[in-house]
Amino acid sequence: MEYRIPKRYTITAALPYANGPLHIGHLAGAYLPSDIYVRYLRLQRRDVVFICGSDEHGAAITLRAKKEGITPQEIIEKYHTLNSRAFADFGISFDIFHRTSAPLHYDTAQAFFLQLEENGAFEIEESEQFYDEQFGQFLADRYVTGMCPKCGAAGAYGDQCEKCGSSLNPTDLIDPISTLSGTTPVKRKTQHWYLPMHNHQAWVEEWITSGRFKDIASPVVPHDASAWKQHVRGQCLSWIRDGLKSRAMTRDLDWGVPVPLPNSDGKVLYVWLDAPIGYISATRQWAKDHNKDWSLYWQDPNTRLIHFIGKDNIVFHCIIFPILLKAHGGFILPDNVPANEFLNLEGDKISTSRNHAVWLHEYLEDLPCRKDELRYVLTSISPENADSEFTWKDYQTRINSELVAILGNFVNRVWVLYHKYYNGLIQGSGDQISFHDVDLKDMVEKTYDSISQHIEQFRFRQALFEVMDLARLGNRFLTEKEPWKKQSIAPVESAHALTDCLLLTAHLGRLLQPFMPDTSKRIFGMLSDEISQLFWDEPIILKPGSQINNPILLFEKMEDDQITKQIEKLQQANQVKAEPISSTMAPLKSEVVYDDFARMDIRVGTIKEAVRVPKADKLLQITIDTGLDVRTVVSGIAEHYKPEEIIGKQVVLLVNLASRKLRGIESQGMILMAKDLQGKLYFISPEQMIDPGSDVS
Ligand code: B3M
Ligand code: ZN
Repeated sequence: MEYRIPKRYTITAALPYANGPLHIGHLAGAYLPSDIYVRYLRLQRRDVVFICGSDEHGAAITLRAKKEGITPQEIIEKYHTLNSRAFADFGISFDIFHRTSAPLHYDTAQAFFLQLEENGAFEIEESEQFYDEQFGQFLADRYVTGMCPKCGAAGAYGDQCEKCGSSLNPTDLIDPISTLSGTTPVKRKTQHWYLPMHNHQAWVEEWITSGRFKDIASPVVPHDASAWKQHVRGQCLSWIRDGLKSRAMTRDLDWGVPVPLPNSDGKVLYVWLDAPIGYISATRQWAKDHNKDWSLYWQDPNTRLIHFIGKDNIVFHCIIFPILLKAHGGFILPDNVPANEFLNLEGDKISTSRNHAVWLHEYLEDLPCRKDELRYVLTSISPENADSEFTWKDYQTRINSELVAILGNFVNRVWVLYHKYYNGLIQGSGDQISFHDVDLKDMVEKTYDSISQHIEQFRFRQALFEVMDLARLGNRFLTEKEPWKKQSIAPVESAHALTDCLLLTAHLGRLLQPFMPDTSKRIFGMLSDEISQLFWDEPIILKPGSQINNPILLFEKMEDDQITKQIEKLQQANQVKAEPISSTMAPLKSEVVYDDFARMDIRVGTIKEAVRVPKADKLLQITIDTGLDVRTVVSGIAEHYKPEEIIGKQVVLLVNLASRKLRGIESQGMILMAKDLQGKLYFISPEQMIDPGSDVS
C-alpha cells in the first residue's frame, strides 16, 4: 500500500491503571509494540510523539486502596512511581509518562466535558443504579460483580465480562453482589450525563467499515480499514451490529475528575471518558516542556494518530473515544488501533489477583542484563492476531538457540576471524567499504524494504524474524566462503568475504535498533567509537584502514538453574495465593491497666528508605522519619512487602522500645503490623499523610 508519509505521528500506549505493577502481558500487549514502532519512526526521521502515563482514577484504584487499607492517593503514588521507573529501566522510550491525577489533566478533561455539554453531546438521564446501603454509596461498574448475562460466567464486572469480552451495564448482571459489603445491592435513582452513542451509529459504521471518513478532511494516510487488524474490526462490527447504546459518562464516586457543572456534587467523569483525554493532557504537558504546539498532534489532519492497546480496550478506543472526539469537534480520529490479543503464561491466563505473572520490576531485579532478551522473546511470540504463550523453557530456548547460536555466533565469528587475519584493520580501498557480493547486497536491500513494510503494518514479529533470517544468511555465507581455509590460497576473495560480513553486522545493528536497542549499541561499539545510532537512510561509513574494536559476547547462554529458579518462583507465588495459610485468631492476652499502656510511646513515622537484610529472607532494614529523629528499624516483613513498595508509606511504631541488635543491625523501635487469619501482614497507617511524630494514644 503506497501512501505519502504523514507530516507527524501521535502514538499513544494504553495508560496502565496505577493500581498494580506491570507484567510481561502488558509489555507484549501494548508497550513493546508501540516502542518498536516509535523507535522505527524516529530512525526514519519522522516527527513523532510517544504518549503514555498512569490511569489514576476508576473503581479499580479505590477497590485496591480499600483492600490494602490505604488511601487511593497512596495507591497511585506507589504504582505510578513503580511503573514509570520500570518502563524507564526496561527502555520503553515514551516522550512523556504523565498521569491523570495531574492538575493539567483535570483542566483538560473538564474543559473537554464542558465543550461536549455545550455541543449538546449529552442527554441527562435519571436511572436506577445499584446502591450499597451498608456503605451508603452508589456502586460504579467495578463495584458490582455477578453472572454475565451473555455467557453465564461468574465474576463478571459491571462494565465488562472478562470471559467473553462483552461490554455490560451493572444492572445487566444476574445475582449482582456489591464488592464493598458482599451484600446484594439495592437500586436507587440517580442522574447522570449520558452519551447517546446510537446517534452516531451511521458515521461510526461508515468509518469502521468503508475506511474513509467523509466529513473530516481525510487524513494524509488513507484510513485503510483493511489495514486494521481483523480481530479489532470484528469486535467493533459486532458492537455496532448490536446497535450502539447510550452510556453514562459520569459516576457517583468520590475519586475522579469532578463533573464541572452545578448540581453535580459527588459525581465524577466516567474513567473511560477521563482516561483517553489523558493522552491529550499528556501531549499538552509534553508540548509545554518542549515548546511545541500540542494542537498539531491532535487537531491537524496531517497527523496520524495511532493507539496501541490490549484487546480489552478495543471498543473504548475504536468507538467511544472517537465519538467523544467527533462530538467535541476539531480533533482527528485514530487512523489505526493495532490492538494485540492476550499473552498467557505457562498454560494459564496472566492474573494479577492470583499473582500468576512475571512482574517487570522483578524481572529487572533478577535478570538486569537481559532486557533485550526479553524484548526479543516477547516480540517473537507477540500476540499480534491471536493469544500466545510465554514459557520460561521457550524463553531459554530462544535465547540459546537463536540469539546466542545465530546472531551472537555470527557476529563473534566475524570479529574473531577479522582480528586473526587482519588485526581488526578494515580491509579495502576508498572512503568506505561496500558489498563485494552482489547477491548478499541484494538480499540486504530487499530485507530493508520487507522489514519496513512489516513495521508500517504493525507486523513486528515477522519483521524481527526477517532480521534473524539475515543473520542466518550471514552464517551460511561465511561457511560457504570458508576464509579460514582459503585465506592462504585466495587472500583477496577471503578479505572480500569477511569484509562483506563485517558490513552485514553493521546492517544487522541498524535493523535491530527498534527491537533490541542495547544489542544494536553494542554492535556499533564493536565496529567503531563514532557510531551510536544509524538512521534508516544513513550511509554506513566504515573506513578501510580504520580499526574495529575487540569483540564482546552479545549474549550469554541461559542456564537451566536460572530457568528453574523462575519457574519455582512462579509456582510459589501461585501457592501463596492458592492455599492461604489458615491460622486461628490470636487469643486474648491478660489484662493491663492504663498506666501499662501509657508508658508506651507510639508515633506515626514515614518510611524514607528500605533495603533487604542480606541472608535474612524475612527482614527489611527500614529508615524511618519519626518526627523526633530519623532511625533504623529492622522489621520481619520482607516476605510480605518489597523494599521499593513501602517507600513513602506512613506507619505506626513504638519508639521507646529498648533498642536491640538484629543480624548486627541496631534496631530502634518496632513497627506495628496487623496480621490477618491467613497470616498476611498489613501496615497500620493514618487515612491520609500526617506529620511524622504525630502521637498515637
Ligand atoms: N487503564 C485499562 C487498562 O489498563 C485502562 C487503559 C486506559 S487507556 C486511555 O487495561
Ligand atoms: Zn461473559
